[in-house]
Amino acid sequence: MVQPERPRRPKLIVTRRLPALIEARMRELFDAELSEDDLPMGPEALAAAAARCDILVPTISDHIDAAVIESGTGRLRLIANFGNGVDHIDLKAARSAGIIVTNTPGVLTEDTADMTMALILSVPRRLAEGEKLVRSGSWTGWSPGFMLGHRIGGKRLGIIGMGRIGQAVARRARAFDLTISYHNRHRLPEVVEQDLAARYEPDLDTLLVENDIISIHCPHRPETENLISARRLALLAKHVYLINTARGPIIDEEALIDRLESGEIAGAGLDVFAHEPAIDPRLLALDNVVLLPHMGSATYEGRAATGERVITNIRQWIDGDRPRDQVFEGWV
Ligand code: 8YV
Repeated sequence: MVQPERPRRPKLIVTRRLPALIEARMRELFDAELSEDDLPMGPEALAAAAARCDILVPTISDHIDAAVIESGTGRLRLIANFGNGVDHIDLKAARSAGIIVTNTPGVLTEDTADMTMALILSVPRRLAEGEKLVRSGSWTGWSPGFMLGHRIGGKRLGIIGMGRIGQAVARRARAFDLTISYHNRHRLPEVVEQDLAARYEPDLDTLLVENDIISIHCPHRPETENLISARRLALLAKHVYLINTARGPIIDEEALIDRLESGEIAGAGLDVFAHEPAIDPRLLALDNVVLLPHMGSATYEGRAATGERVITNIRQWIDGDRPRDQVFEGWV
């Protein structure tokens, strides 16, 4: 099929406010329509935007479903996502419509791993509870048995999904004297395993049974939806902490809350939720959880790097090349 010429100055619609320098550069390079109000676009607004641009730059807060893709078919050529995860984009519909999708891998790895490590430390050491107590003004003073948590060093960390972020977490976890095992679709090369001091566990159930802290770093795809199901949650021992900085729907959230409420699992650190930004009120009532508002990659540096990566992908596309971060179904 002969592809139409790629416009030198394509019409671009950005759905949310991006760092000022990124917006300025986009205005220079492209016919860019930027977000004024920074509000998530609803289905109609997204469909209308898709119909009148060559390139759409969405974020995780935009649901690019088959209907949006259909509206864009004919004009829309590239969806240059601002962010790594692409579970909010119907990749199959995009492929059928001949629309290329790109993401921004690598630029938010270290920030997300830092936040994961912060949760790994916060939950067993009761950081949020302690902070809340001080702020409430009801702290009455130190005592030997006060605010006891659990030691991190010497525990076993099980990582689910050993891509860039999983590996960055493993590097940090080593420094905290955690023993690391991981489950992944593919085993890593031996030299990488040695470097990370991480042992491959081919059976996910075994990984869940054999570890003290579980951290999730796989992408959200149809195969990983509810991966940590009620049955699998029941494999976790009472002393286990579960950390999720990947995507909410990977865990059966209802079942997790049941287990947290009944004390059948020790605690959870969650930066992502099943129905963001809505939070199940039962979670808010629990003391053994640390809840964050999807801020794992939220750094000034990371957002700037993400924007630059979006621009690189677009420029490569304009030049007729395959953008470096083109996403293929089944790869992510
Ligand atoms: C980003 C994320 O903040 O990149 C991702 O997949 O989950 C987040 O950390 C968000 O995607 C920006 O669109």
